[in-house]
Amino acid sequence: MVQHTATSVVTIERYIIEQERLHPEATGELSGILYDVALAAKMIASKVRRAGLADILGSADAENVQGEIQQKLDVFANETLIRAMDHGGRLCAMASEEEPGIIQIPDNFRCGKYVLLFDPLDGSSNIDVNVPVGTIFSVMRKITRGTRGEMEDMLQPGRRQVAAGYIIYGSSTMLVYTTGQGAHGFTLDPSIGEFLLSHPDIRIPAVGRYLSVNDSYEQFWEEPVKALMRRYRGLDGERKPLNVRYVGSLVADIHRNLLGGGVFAYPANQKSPKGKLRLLYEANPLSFIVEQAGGAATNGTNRILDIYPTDLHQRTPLYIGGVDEVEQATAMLGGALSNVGA
Ligand code: P6P
Repeated sequence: MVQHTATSVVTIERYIIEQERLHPEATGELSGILYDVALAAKMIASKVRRAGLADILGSADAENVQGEIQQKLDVFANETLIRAMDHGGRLCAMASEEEPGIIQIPDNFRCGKYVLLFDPLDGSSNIDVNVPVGTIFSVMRKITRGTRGEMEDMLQPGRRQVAAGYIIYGSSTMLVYTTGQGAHGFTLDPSIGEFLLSHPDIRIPAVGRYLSVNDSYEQFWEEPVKALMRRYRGLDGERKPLNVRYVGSLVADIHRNLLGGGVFAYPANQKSPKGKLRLLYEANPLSFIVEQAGGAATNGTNRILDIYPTDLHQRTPLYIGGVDEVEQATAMLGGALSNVGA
């Protein structure tokens, strides 16, 4: 593997190829998936960047599977990812936060050996107020026989992911991904339309700086969660207080903590007894990335990547970030970080 520094001019395509060479058995299919996601990301970024200008703002009034009002950009991002990914011959099916069931590959296209799950535009309710939003994706190998993807291919524990990543449409557009060889960040240079390596081998700082939590739900939390948040804030004298930073846009909150250190928490509460965030295409990919950067992620009792899913859109509590902060969560919420098979 060529050793790059943040000043090397390396496109994401070249970096993907260099990483592929680490796996002599690689066929290039996974690399192709990552290329195509990067292309879709550029197309979505182009639209998001102009959201304030085009008439694309405002809700499309179409009810999506989540029962939320879809923003037109949600629809565009979802369709862009599907169209960019469905003909490459590397996927046997896809799943999206915006679609109730799995998305089959059209009959006229070849099926491949991977499945792709994604949240096409997370945090889209922030679009109209210019808060960063993001795309999150997860790739796993097909495990069922036959050509076409099945629900069983989607319902695998997160530790079976072969790749995961996110794109944050913020002050700059960044793509962060992992294939299990560390977490790497690329910044889009819009003048040339290339994602360039800007954050090689990201490591989450061991000493956390931030606590990201929406404490307007405090009255709905269980007592151990309230005690944990007091601990994070230094109110019980057991640790240095964390600074509270909460954007309310998952990718933005996770990205800041990945680079700055700390913990993001979306606990279960009486209104959302299983948590709000989605396991398969939000918690799993983000947990893979954070673990690859030296961090950890739990639902309070089990390592996120060890959870066996039962439903495509199932929700999970999420505590994700530096190992110390996540271990405090498992200690105070009665769990462990590696209950394999949970
Ligand atoms: P709350 C945005 O709607 C989202 O799905 C995530 O991006 C974000 O982390 C979370 O919900 C915010 O939820 O309940 O704090 O507004």
